[in-house]
Amino acid sequence: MNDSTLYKAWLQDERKPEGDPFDTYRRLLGRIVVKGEQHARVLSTAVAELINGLQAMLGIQPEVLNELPQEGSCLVLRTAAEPVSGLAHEVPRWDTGRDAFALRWVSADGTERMELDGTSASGVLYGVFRLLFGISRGWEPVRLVTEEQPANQLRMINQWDDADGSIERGYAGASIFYREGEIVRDLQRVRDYARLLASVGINAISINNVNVHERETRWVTEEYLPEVARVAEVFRDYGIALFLSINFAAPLSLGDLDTSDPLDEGVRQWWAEAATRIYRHIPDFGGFVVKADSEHRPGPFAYGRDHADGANMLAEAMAPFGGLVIWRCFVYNCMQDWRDRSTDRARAAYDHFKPLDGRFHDNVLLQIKNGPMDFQVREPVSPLFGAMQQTNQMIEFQITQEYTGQQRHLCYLVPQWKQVLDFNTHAADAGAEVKHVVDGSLFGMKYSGVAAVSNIGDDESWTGHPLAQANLYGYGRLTWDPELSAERIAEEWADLTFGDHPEVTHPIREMLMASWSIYENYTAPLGVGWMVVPHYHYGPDVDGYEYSRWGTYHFADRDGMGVDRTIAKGTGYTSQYFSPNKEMYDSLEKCPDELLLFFHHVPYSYRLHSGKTVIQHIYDTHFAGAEAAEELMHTWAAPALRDRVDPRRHAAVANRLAEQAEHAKHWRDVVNTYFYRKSGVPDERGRTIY
Ligand code: GCV
Repeated sequence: MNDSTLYKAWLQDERKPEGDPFDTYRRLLGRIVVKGEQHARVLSTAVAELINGLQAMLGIQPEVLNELPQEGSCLVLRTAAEPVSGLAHEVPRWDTGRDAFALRWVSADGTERMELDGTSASGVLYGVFRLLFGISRGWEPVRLVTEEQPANQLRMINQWDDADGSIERGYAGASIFYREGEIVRDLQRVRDYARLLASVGINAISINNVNVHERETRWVTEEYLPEVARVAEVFRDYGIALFLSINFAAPLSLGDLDTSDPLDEGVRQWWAEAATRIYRHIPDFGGFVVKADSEHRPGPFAYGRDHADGANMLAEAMAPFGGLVIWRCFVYNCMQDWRDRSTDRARAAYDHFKPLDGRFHDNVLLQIKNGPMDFQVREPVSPLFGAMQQTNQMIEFQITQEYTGQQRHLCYLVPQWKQVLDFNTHAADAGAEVKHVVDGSLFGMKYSGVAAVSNIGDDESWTGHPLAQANLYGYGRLTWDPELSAERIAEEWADLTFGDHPEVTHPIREMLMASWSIYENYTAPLGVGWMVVPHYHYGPDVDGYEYSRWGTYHFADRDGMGVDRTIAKGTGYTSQYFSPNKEMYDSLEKCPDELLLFFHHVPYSYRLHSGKTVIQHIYDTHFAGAEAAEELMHTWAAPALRDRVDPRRHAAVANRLAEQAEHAKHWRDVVNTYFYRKSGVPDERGRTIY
């Protein structure tokens, strides 16, 4: 498997031909001078990755030196603390907490040298991967010259893996971490995953589902910590801190106490001991991720306490060790009566957490989903961003395509994430975009960052759909630098994954860039969301959630549809935004078309800014979306592309695209027919609706 192009993802390390620029690299990189914390494992990883990459791509076996040679070319790797006499450049002085690196090319007096400086060993590791990426793409050395530091402090992945080996919302096989209730013995695949993650700058991971069941509750016990520590060791080598999702009721569930009340002295003591135990096994443990009082998970509400009481109790236990508590804000009433029009799930996170601003300890971060509902194909940005000005925050994205085609459909999510990060919350006069809330700069937060739910499993391609690898790659790159464009990320990924053949990578880039809008077109229209088969969330079921307890409704009747969330007549959700967003969303005229039905209930005859009526928009987008899905299949089948992609990868993608094209027609016909039957309004263009 290790040799398969599917498995190697964007780390193909393909052998490069003779000639430039590769011969220049062969000359330059034959000697590597390593300066830095000699025993730092991450630095050893960096050196090993470099040597392996150079061997594979250039066929050279570099010599490793401790001192700068008197003459001749070399590459110097060093961490900030290490002065190297004879070097022209100063080590960059960035925020050393941020794992920055600089790559330079020095050519003077007949000597050519590359220098890679990191503010930490992780910085060096990131620089090594950048150097290897450049070689892989056939870049000239001067093009590699760069100074970079990640925008975000925490760049995290959340696994939703369960001990039995299943993955909640996983679409790429079984867990690589667990099998039959135990952590797997052979961690090679976990190591390969750590490598993929580090290559795009990820520095934190939580390794179990936020829904913590009976078995995983035990991960914090003496019985299982040695096992968890084995996993931590693998990630440690790649500069990735390990976190665990915990069960808030663990003291009770494990039978140690008869309560898990956060204000109970015994409970506080229990968690303090748990923290001590964890750090004895994993001295650099990152912290806890907590889903509490959410979708039937236990939490502080059972004892009449609030989220701040709960989070702070854990934070106190973690504080002596520098550990963090990441407390999720996905809190809403999941037992709602659909007849009750006054309750609005979209309001819930803000209503619960905003009043608690300022009460959380400074090692607590709130983790907020990008939108107020649940990773729909289109949602507004959660109004909590910007609203909590005295609380550490991070954003949560979903790489796994729960509601966006489950890695059977192509849906490149980077453009969606970029829209969210670029959204101006207007919480301040300047610099108030979501990306500046989560990079900590807007309110000067001590901790901040980005997390996302992983899309990998034990499938040979990691992601089921080979093109869904672009989402994992893109997540890392965007989290490192939110200013990168979605096109550029798509291009980088396609080059690294399929080799630098424009006949292949150009159409792939176009397919990726078009895919989100294609998927949106044939699924739920105009921001209203849902309309998926309940529980599975794959395939159309327009009324699937309409009369359910989950708070996710479209309110379609014979006259119109959409959710009135305005201040005057609706649920008042729009009031949670700062002006002028509040007024924009509240006003029927100003509300952007793509979110119209999220915020307003309108007749089918309502005219959008596009000039179309809502009903005609539904018909047109569904026909166009299904057609475009079929087009994706043809693009992939074109000989120029087919003949250059290896047959296994080509077939794997072709199969998925065929399924998508067929399924898109099903979506089209179900949604169009539903609204035709409800409204009685025929399609202006007389196309077939059933
Ligand atoms: C892990 C959604 C998903 C659940 C998930 C939950 C969460 O409701 O469907 O599978 O649970 O979000 O984010 O906690």
